[in-house]
Amino acid sequence: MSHNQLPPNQQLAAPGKWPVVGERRRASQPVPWRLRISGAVQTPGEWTLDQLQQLRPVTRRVDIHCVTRWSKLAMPVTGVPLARLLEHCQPREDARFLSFIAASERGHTTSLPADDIARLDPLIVWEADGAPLTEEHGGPLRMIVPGRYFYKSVKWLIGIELLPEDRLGYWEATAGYHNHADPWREERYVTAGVSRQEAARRIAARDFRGQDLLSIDAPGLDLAELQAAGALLRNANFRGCRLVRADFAGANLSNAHLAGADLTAANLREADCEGADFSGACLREADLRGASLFGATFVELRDGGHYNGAAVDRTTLVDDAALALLAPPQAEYLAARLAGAAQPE
Ligand SMILES: Nc1nc2c(c(=O)[nH]1)N[C@H]1C(S)=C(S)[C@@H](COP(=O)(O)O)O[C@H]1N2
Ligand SMILES: [Mo]
Repeated sequence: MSHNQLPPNQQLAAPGKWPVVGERRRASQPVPWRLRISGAVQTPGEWTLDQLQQLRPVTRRVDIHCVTRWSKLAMPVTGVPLARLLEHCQPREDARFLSFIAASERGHTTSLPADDIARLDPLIVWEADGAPLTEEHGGPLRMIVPGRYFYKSVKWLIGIELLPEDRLGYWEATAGYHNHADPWREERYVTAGVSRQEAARRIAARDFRGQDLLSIDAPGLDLAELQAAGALLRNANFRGCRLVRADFAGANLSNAHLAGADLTAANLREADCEGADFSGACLREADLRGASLFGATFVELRDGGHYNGAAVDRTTLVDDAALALLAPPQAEYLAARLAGAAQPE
């Protein structure tokens, strides 16, 4: 896909801002940094960072699209194409998947089908935006996989293993993230974690505390005073729900659909609301202190106009730090309402 285009339901991150997502620190590694390619290959390979940097580096502009709805377009990165290293290793016939391994405490991984390498042309990079990668962004060495949500781009790359069968990555296995991850098709999540019957039972009880209800589908319901502290509600559909005084403290509401919901006096403290849609929701007296709001939507921007703005006023509690990380039009909208500006028509 060409540059300067946003896939569906993505927003540009604030200019010059590059949010840190997921792990922030690498696990300690022997010096010098090494990358190993192993598994279903004729010739396993090993390169130090120095050796990689001698391999005719390329600089390219890439678009990155995080599953939590922020994008950064045409970021310059420098590295070597993975395809070049694979040529050297000569993958075997049965090498149908690649598992990318990070130097991290949890041994973070992600994977791609081998057929996607030629199509996507991933890069192994050590520089971005004209400077060496910082540790929090995956330095000294990370993957950049254009054309897939950014969770397919591992930070602190130390190994690539070629495999006959897929090995599901960390987020794909634990967060319900889609294994194909094409942002142009909005492949963010696999479908619901619980059956319809089970979901109905939990909705009737109004008690979601600490439960994993990925992608639960509950639009238009009266869920006033719902108890959902610490619940895992990624991609949940609460469009148009009555959620007055609901308790979502510490819950994971990333990419949750809350458009038009009544969240008056709801507790969203320390909730992960990355990529959540609050357009047209009522957030009067709602408490979002400590909540993470990267990529969240409070107003829809179409054809140069503002539509379905959330009802936010001086009684809504939001940290300045969270505002600073929103896409600029969202931050402006929110800041004006929090300061007491009237709701636009
Ligand atoms: N080792 C490691 N790599 C990772 C992650 C992680 O948690 N650990 N998170 C992924 C996700 S979800 C995203 S969006 C990007 C974030 O990269 P950034 O922090 O440089 O923006 O890294 C990806 N690679
Ligand atoms: Mo992500």
